[in-house]
Amino acid sequence: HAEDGSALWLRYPTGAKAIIMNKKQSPTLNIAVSELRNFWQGGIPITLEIQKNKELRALGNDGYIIRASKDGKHLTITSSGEQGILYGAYHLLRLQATGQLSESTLKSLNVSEKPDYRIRVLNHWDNLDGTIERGYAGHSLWKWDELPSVVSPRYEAYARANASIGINATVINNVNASPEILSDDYLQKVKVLADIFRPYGLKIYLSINFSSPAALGGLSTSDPLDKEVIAWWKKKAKDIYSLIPDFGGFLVKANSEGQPGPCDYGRTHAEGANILADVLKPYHGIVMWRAFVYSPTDSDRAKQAYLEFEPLDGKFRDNVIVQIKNGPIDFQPREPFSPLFGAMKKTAVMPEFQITQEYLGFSNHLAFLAPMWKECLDSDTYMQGEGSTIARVTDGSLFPHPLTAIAGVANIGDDPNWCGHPFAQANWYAFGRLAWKHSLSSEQIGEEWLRQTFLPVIDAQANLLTAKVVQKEKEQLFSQLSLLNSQVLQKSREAVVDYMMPLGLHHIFAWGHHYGPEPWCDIPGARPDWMPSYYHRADSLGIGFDRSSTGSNAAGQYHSPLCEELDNVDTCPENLLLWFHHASWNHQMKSGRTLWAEMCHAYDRGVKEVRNFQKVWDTMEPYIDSERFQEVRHRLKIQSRDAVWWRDACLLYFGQFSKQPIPYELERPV
Ligand code: GCW
Repeated sequence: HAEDGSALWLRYPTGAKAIIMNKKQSPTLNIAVSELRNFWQGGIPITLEIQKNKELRALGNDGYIIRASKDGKHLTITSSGEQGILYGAYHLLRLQATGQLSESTLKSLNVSEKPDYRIRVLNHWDNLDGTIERGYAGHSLWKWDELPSVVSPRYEAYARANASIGINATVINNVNASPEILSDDYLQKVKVLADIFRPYGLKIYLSINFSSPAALGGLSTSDPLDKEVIAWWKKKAKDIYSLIPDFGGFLVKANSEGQPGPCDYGRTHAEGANILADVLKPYHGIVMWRAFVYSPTDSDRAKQAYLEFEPLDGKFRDNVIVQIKNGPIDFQPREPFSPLFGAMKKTAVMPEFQITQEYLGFSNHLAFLAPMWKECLDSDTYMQGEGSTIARVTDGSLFPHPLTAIAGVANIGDDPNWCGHPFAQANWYAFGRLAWKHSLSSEQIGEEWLRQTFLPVIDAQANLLTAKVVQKEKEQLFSQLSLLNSQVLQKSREAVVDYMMPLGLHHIFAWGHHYGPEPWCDIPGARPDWMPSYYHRADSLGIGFDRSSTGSNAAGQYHSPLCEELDNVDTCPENLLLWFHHASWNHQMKSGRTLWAEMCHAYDRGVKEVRNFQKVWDTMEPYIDSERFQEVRHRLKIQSRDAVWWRDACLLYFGQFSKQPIPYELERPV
């Protein structure tokens, strides 16, 4: 598996029969022991130990300490829980695989870790027929037709990969949920997956369809306040927990994009969420209730979630957490953060990121998303004054909600390399690492992933001479990978923004599939908020959606001083200018150019950036296997052509309104 991408970042060379000591046995501890026995090359023995002292208790069951003994001849991994031991083992193997363990660092090793979020969850938008909504890496991993009898080895490999980066929860079915998932047949299948995932500390959650009591149970209504409906959910919860005692809970998309929900019966989102929360409570289950709501009638879709949810603050049970997409519209290459993050003090809220690249070129474009997610997490809501970042609003440090969580919509399918584009694996990896520790830099995560993914697997048994050569080659490879990190990975998301929709433009995607450009689309009779012109509003005077106080005033949903900053066309950050303002074509930009010229330059910069990615990638040829080299090379070609397509389409289209030529110094449309 070394070269086909299926090994992900888990390309550990086999170790030299390491000595691992632990007193207690359990399925989770046994995994930790066998991972270290197989792959630890550090040459010194390791003791694994569960201890309940104060220091460890403060780190929780998932936290751990890795320490070298004073004489440096021995290591211990301790935790107050077995899960923490397993995470500690993966931490150590990561340090080893990324070349961070020398003889001296090993001797002074002293690591203490604790996750920032309690629940670090993947959301799979997998349908029961095997298709994946917005999935670009093949079909679903879950082979529902074969389960529960046939068990694919990939189920365990999936759990292991998640455990190696600290992901401890998974919602395995689409939020556009089929009621069928709660049928007895399907629950038997889900149980099999839960049993496989359990030793890796990965808990199963399910997306539910709010009208299941009627659709599956045959009741006449699914009104959440109806007694029979409540009894139906109670019985369902009991059935689930009898099969899966550690079942995590429900994820719900309600009254959004045609899905049923409590509002169908005149009830609020809180009333709907609470009845589910109540039936799960005795089993310690939770409800993740999505705030992705909008209706075609409102004048500005970007304001909807806030308008609907802010008045409900304080009305949710304590085992409900409201799941908010990073931006107020829909996972665009760049959006401002959702103002709802700054609106709820009494309700636990969690970020939802999209790992799958619905709006960033599917699995054809290389786009490393850690910078995008960090941009959101580091944004200041000013909710409790300066420093109220989204990271702090959601990790429990600003408000002491015991329930903290972070979700990523998975990009995983049954493709041999799991994620379609070899570099899309980096986004699964980055999500896990940030969910564990949101202060990690995008650069560090990129570097870690590259080293683990492209370091050839070399056996510990290699003789000394080879080992020396290997060491030198390894150093060359590492410096090559650093170049790739800084020149490609770290720049890739911004490049996509530039060639697709710079300066705060958004949702000018082709209708339906969301791959290419279609700012001109105007389907007669279709909903206005599904038309790209709804978002870009280009006319002879200028371009952009006026969300300032002279327009929809979405800027007013943010706290001061941010709302004033966004409201003013001269202080609004230029990368969000057209999100908040209808700016004139001749608006003066900081560069001294007009808005039109700036837009042309941005689109062109995006194209040039991708061409540079191609050049940098070509220098990788001597360092890696030809299979992955060629695959990335091919996809970069597609990306490069697509970037030109986006640039030319958008500039030719918007040029009809600006009535200005593309600046002479730039490439002509092809
Ligand atoms: O991003 C949009 C997608 C839908 C998706 C929806 C959601 C699962 O285009 O495919 O549905 O968001 O997040 O619910």
